[in-house]
Amino acid sequence: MNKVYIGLGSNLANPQQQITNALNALAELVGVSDLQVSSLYASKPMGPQDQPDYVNAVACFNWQGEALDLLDKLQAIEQQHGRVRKAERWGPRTLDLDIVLYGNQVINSERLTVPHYGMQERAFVLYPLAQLSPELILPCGTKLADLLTKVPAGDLTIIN
Ligand code: J1C
Repeated sequence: MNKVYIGLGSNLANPQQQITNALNALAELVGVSDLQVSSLYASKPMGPQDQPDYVNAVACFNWQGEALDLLDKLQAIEQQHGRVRKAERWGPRTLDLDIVLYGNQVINSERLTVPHYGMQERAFVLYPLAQLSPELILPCGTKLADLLTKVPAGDLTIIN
């Protein structure tokens, strides 16, 4: 059993509803227990600005299974919620589910990089993460609290 943190993001087709639906789908997965969810946060896009604002959240649960099985299930949820994989890098997105942390494991495989490659610079990951686990320490030994002092919250706003 591993304690995992998932980043959720959307900026298309009613983002808030996309996140809520995805959280419900996560709660129903076999292998998921003790689900906790941060607030929902709004922010301007990181990357190209000619796209709608994002809604992001972080969920945390105990996962009974393999890491790649979890990735399969997350990708199935993305697909069910109408994700269209576009060629455009950093373009708008209906629903993203990213594995931010997987227990204390470091994973570097073809399909999976954990801890998530962008988490240390992204306010929309760090602040919801801190809401769930303020004392968190990354597998590399870095304290989440130290990252928060380096990454300003910027325009990140709690929307519920
Ligand atoms: C592939 N992967 O990544 S999509 C997948 N490691 O097929 C996986 N830890 O095989 C592989 N978790 O661009 C490797 N997938 O939200 C992992 N994200 C892993 C999952 N601005 C993994 N404000 C490609 N908010 C995969 N998002 C990886 N700007 C990338 C989706 C799932 C997130 C964004 C705000 C945002 C953005 C950008 C445009 C940068 C944003 C936000 C993609 N999100």
